[in-house]
Amino acid sequence: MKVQELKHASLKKWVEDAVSLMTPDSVEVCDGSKAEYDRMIQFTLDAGLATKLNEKILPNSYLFRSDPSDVARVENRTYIASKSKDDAGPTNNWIDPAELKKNMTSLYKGSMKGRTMFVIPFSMGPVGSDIAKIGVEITDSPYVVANMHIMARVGTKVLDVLGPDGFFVPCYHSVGKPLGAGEKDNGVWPCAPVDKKYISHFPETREIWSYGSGYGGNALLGKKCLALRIASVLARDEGWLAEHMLILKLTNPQGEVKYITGAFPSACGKTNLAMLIPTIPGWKVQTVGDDIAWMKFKEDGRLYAINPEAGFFGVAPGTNNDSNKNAMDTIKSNTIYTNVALTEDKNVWWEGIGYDAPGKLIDWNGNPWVQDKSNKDQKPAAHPNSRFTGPAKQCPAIADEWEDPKGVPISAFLFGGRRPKTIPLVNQAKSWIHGVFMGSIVGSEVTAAALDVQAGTIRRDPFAMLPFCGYHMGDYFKHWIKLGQTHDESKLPKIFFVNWFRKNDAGKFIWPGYGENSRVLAWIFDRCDNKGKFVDTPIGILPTPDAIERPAGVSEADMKEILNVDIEGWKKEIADVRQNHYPKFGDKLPKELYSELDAIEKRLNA
Ligand code: GTP
Ligand code: SPV
Ligand code: MN
Repeated sequence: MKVQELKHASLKKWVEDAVSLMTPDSVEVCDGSKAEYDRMIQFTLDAGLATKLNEKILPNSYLFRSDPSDVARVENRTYIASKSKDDAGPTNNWIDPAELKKNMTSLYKGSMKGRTMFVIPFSMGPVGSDIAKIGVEITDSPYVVANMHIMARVGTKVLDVLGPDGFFVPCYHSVGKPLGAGEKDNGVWPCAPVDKKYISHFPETREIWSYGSGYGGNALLGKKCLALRIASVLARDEGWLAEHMLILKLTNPQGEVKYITGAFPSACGKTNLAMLIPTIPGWKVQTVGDDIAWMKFKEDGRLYAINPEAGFFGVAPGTNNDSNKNAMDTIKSNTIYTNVALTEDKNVWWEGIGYDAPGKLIDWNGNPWVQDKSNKDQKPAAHPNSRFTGPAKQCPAIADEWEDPKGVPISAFLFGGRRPKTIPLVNQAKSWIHGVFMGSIVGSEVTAAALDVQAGTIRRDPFAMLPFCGYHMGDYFKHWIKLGQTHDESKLPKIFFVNWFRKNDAGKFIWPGYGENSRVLAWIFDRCDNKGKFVDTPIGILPTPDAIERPAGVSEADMKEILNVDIEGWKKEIADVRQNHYPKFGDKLPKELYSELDAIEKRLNA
């Protein structure tokens, strides 16, 4: 489709303005067809940016290697450019929107020279659903177009719903590497140097401007940029929730169903939990979403969630047939792999795929690599944040209702992170406000999902939303508290804190995790109906040591340890929250959370 054929006047004008600014060689409005997807892939194959994988093993699947500087989100180049700095809050980077636009406009000037501009109409949420939101991304990256085909609903059908004057979120994206006459990418993933990258959000005008990165959350603008940073602002204004949460359907042996969402920081187990295969007989887990949940209240007073995405952009390392068979089966075909290693027979390999690296590999940097198990310091063959992009509908565990525009009613919220000590396996909040308190203090050992935070240290990541909230986190906490004050608490989801990542003194995980987490889900299921064995403790409601059946390899002492209330550890935790965490939010930290802090401290000291 040609730009001239666009029926939406302000969309057409917006695209024409972008064309004059970025001066691409040609412009294409994406239709979302299979032929278009194939053309994108062919284009990247011709430019030496992609490798076709073995058609027999991984049909219609491709490997991309990024520039070594462009392998994850860049939080220190991500901006919330609200009119007032105070609205962005102390945990977001801020630049005055007028200044930022001026600066970025000069970067966008001529940035698509030598390239094609693609205009991607996309819907986050089922096309036409009243919860869905439409965005239009302009990009010069065929890799982005192909990924958007999998991750969102794209093309003509979205334009049809948008009509002549519908609302859309305008999203600019350019890799920031114009090509001179006759110049080609020649096998090098195009991007701009780090200090030229900008992932910018303008909350008041609902706009996204991204420049200089081709990677995941920086470039697939429907995902973190629209579905979380911009949507969180809409949700605040309109009384709903846009969260960094998986959504799962849990069925007990009696056939009763509950839907549960979970917020864990990046690379802390959402995809795995969403696709879990229970180890306890009779229980079933099915997937509704693995990364983002949009939730609204319905007339019955309950909160309903939809997954705004259509695919999974999942962490490859650690994914194998034991840890996540459903993910492995999802990504057997029609999948894009980014920064994994390549085998001689054009298969993929990564650390934790479940078997040794066969023969001579090509690592994620494109260099020869042979596994050397005697060398503990060997650089990984796959980047720790290497990813697969696979269609959700290919997941064997996908729930029938995953695209239901009404959404699914939520019974429980889980919060969690990687905490080697102190935080027990599971802990139920005593009330909504106690649960909000738990969400506000989520912390995790840092992972590889973002470039510029030091791996291994513990970072507080409230509600797993710290990198994804489009406004002041203090106001975000207030929004959560207000939902409890303005709705019938008995109909709100119950809140739980989980931690699959407790380690012993030898540094080994005590809890086997993955499918065995179903044992914890079963206890949570029962607690939603006020059943199950529990003890009321100073930190919350915990299972009795015999309430959760022990998996193989977990001794009675282990179980006691991970369900213990570590009074001294918690006193330190509380002190850290009081001294280092809460003060960051200044006056905007709701007083209700300080009251919770006082209350838990008092209980710990009693
Ligand atoms: P994002 O896509 O970055 O938001 O990540 P995510 O929260 O979906 O994390 P994911 O499920 O992809 O897991 C990240 C890593 O944690 C993988 O290497 C997993 O193997 C590992 N992991 C997931 N669940 C568990 C668990 O229960 N126990 C342990 N020990 N590791 C886990
Ligand atoms: C995350 O980092 O939480 C992800 C990957 O899910 S990205 O799309 O890059 O945000
Ligand atoms: Mn995520």
